[in-house]
Amino acid sequence: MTRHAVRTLGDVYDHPVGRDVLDKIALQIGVSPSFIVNPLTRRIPLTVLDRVAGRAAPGLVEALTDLLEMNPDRLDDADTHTEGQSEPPWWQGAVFYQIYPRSFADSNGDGIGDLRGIISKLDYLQTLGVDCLWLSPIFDSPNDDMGYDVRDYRAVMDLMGSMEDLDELIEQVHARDMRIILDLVVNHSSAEHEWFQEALRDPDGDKAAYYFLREGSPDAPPNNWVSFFSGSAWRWFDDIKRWGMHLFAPSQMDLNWDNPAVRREVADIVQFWLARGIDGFRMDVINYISKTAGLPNGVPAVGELVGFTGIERYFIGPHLHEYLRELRSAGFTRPDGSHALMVGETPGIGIEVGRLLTNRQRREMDLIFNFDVLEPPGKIRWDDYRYPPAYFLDFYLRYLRRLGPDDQMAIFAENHDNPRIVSKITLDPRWRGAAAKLIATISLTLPGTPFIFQGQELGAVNQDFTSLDQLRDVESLNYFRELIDGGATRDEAWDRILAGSRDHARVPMRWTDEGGFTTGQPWITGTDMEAGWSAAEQLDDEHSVLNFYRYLISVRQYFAHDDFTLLTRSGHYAAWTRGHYLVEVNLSERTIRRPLSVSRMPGRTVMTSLGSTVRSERPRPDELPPYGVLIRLLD
Ligand code: TEU
Ligand code: CA
Repeated sequence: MTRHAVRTLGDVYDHPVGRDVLDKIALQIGVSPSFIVNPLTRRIPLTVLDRVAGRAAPGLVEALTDLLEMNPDRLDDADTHTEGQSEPPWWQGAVFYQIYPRSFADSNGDGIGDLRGIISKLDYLQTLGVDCLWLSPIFDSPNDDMGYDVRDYRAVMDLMGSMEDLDELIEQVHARDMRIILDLVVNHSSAEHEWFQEALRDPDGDKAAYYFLREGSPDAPPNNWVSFFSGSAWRWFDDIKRWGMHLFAPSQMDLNWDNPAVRREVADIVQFWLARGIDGFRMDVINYISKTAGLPNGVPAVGELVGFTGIERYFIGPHLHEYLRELRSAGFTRPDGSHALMVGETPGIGIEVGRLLTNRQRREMDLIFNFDVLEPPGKIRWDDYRYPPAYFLDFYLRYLRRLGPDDQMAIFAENHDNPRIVSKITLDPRWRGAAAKLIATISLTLPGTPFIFQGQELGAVNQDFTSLDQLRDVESLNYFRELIDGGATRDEAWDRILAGSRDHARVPMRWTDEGGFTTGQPWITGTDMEAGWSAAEQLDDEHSVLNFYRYLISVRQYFAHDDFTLLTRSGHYAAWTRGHYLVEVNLSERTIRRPLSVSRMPGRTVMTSLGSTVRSERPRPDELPPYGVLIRLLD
């Protein structure tokens, strides 16, 4: 790998990591990247920048230079070896559906969703038309972080059911010509995992080397890194006089991927599940697995900028690409030489590094989630603001322009870690369906691989939680306490939790108007019981969000993967074609005129989302109502 010296601002921008960092900074301060990097500024030496920025943000420029020099990979270095120009992989045109099993369907009345509950809903999923299911964690876990803290990677969580139930689920999914991937959480294990228990029994033994255990004194953690779930990223274990690293909850102990034994264990776990018929994995925070040698302190200025001190020391670590390539060949390769799907959850990763991680020539992963789409510039999940749908469209249009022939892009608006996109866009119940259909249209008609989160196809909204005891998520509960400890009033703290809590997405699916999730007491209660929004009611309503999703998923079969033409994007309006289908959207909450250049193109209307279904309220033919969608089949 050729190493590229990083001396000027131009060198930074020519570096994939540097490009992403500068693009993010430009986005956050609301300027075009060319405002920061242009023929004039490219030549500015970083030493000058360090003197200028040094006072306000000491160490920032040095941290950036370190990060770039720690990551020498470039796309143009991609070796010419290909995995064979076989036909496109099965997942390229697939529609993925994320199930949060705990809240999907409960088959035994204990109030917790389970595998047999999922089996009972496979006909619904087949009717919806999705191709591949992604199940959030179902392995044995104490559930401190709802399964994202694994105690045994080869056992099904009792609450979810048995290995026989899982075998039957896999068989029934495949019988319907669908596929199934699981969620693999191997940046960390539960502190209750046998590996960690053995480490506690023998802090100098080989299992202790599976983790980041450091000797020290209880009043001084090894570095200043913070956890994503509040507080320090280190937990003191007095019995063994050692600190243990946990980037997430104190019971989620980071695994030391620099240890080849850990990498072998993960490859074996993947092979174990591939042998049982699993089609791949979504890899939890997989870009965090390689930590900078010596675990150096994070630069405080970076911590202030990003919100998590230390993140620059591990969000793209020195061996990330090497470990992923090794895992792909040792774990994700089947005996017949085919590869199982590897989808990376990669918080903080931008477009260029995303390309490094998923470019087909590099044989690392297949798809990644780029989370920059979830919050527009200057906003974070905890801010109470309205999300502009134009940002969602423009983010993916910009992403598409950056992709090469060997790149691919995942498109998503929701998951189990984020509030509902409809409620981020509008709180006006009049536009709930229209906003949901607008996001569906962008997600399902732009080139890319769409991921739908359970309930998104129903136009699910946030919950009007009224008190902390209705919440279950460790992140929300810790953050509330952190805010109070930081001097916020209970109302101020509650407003932030209500805006960003992951529990909005984790309340039970609404199968029937009175619920239908369980015959018992659900482990978490939802508050949205608005009539007409359950799956059963929507299946019978031709204008429902659900049937809109079904229609869009069904027409995707007529789209050639890379056949996409953006006809126009101006103001609140955009129009594009996929094959003979012409899509027009109104990205605003106002009625807008359709440009003649598009409206006069000959064709017949095949699908609309024109707000009200009351004829008198219908817009004029040359208009689009708030969040309106018009899809025509061109002559
Ligand atoms: O999420 C990691 C992640 O990016 C989010 O948790 C984010 O860091 C956090 O919400 C702050 O914005 C994955 C899983 O999706 C999440 O459910 C787990 O809690 C987490 O990893 C730890 O395994
Ligand atoms: Ca159950």
